[in-house]
Amino acid sequence: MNLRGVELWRGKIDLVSPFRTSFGTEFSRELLFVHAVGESHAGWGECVAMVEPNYSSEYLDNCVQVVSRFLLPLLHADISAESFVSNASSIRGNYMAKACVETALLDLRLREQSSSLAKFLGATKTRVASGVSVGIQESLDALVRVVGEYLALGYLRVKLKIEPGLDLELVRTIRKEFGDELLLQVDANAAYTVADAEHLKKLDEFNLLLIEQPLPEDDLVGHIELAKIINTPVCLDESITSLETARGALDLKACSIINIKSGRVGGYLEAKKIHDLCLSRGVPVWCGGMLETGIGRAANLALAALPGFTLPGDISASARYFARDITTPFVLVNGHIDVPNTVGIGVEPLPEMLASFRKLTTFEVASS
Ligand code: OSB
Ligand code: MG
Repeated sequence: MNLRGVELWRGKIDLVSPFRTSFGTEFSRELLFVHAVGESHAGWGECVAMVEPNYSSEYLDNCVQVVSRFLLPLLHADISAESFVSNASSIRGNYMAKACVETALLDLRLREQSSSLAKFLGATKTRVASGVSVGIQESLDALVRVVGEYLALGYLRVKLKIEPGLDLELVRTIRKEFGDELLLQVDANAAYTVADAEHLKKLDEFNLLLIEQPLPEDDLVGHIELAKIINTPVCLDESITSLETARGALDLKACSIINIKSGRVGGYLEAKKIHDLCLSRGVPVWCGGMLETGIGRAANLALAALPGFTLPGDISASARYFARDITTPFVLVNGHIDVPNTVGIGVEPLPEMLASFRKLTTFEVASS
């Protein structure tokens, strides 16, 4: 690799509609990009951290700090993404900060080698089934309308955000309205405690694909107990931050399905390891999302094209999130989105969109 420098870019883009979860409401997406600049190519990585530390302890300004103070100084001209990840292991946690640097390095190297991220990761599909994550709405009528609109567009699976007090009724209504065939799952974003186990058991009758992250991130024991009580498969999102936490959660039967998000686990190399473990154990995985722009979505599509991703992921079309994406928009075709198959992640920010962003730093990389 011929890495010369790294730029950090900051931007903001409005969401087409507010996205309410048990941890808050997002009206727009604050953005941070890493641009790894080489001799004749350059790579991009999108940081998935949110503006406030509500989904996870990481947040965007903290990622700017961690990337610029601790991660960029680890780089040198011929560093590989693999050696970056290994050197960065001395920095604890900070998975989202690490992931965006890793992805920019991977994108740069794959472009230099004229290879695609999908091929590099071992993709076996050329398009992936698309699901949609539906935020908490102001009324049941609004929820029915919104879900109906997504289904009319062709989405193949619906995920409802739930929280205490807004759970059984939502699921019952959507099941009644759209039938038993609909692939339906729920995501609590850690809003319950294990004391709610009997309540959550009432979801069993609705034949959900899974319940995602019902309890706090660090309550593995709670998830083990809950999984014994309820029949709905427990899927972990926030709790899974590495190959080791994935293996532990599976060994201890805290979950039977995993949502893989590269940002949450420190990058695509780690994400692939978790995929490989789950594939070898017959554990289904699916690709989560963090309201990424086309940059992050492109890389997620490459990951979701791996053979173990047997459930539809939270990778929706650009139009589900933004009036104008920052890349050429991703579109839904018969409920699927095509996996980019050109070089690297396959996309770049459109110049006119980048023009509205701010360059924060240009970091010169030491020659090696
Ligand atoms: O918990 O999966 C989540 C968005 C932001 C933060 C956390 C989550 C989500 C989503 C949306 O559910 C997934 C997407 O469509 O990008
Ligand atoms: Mg989730």
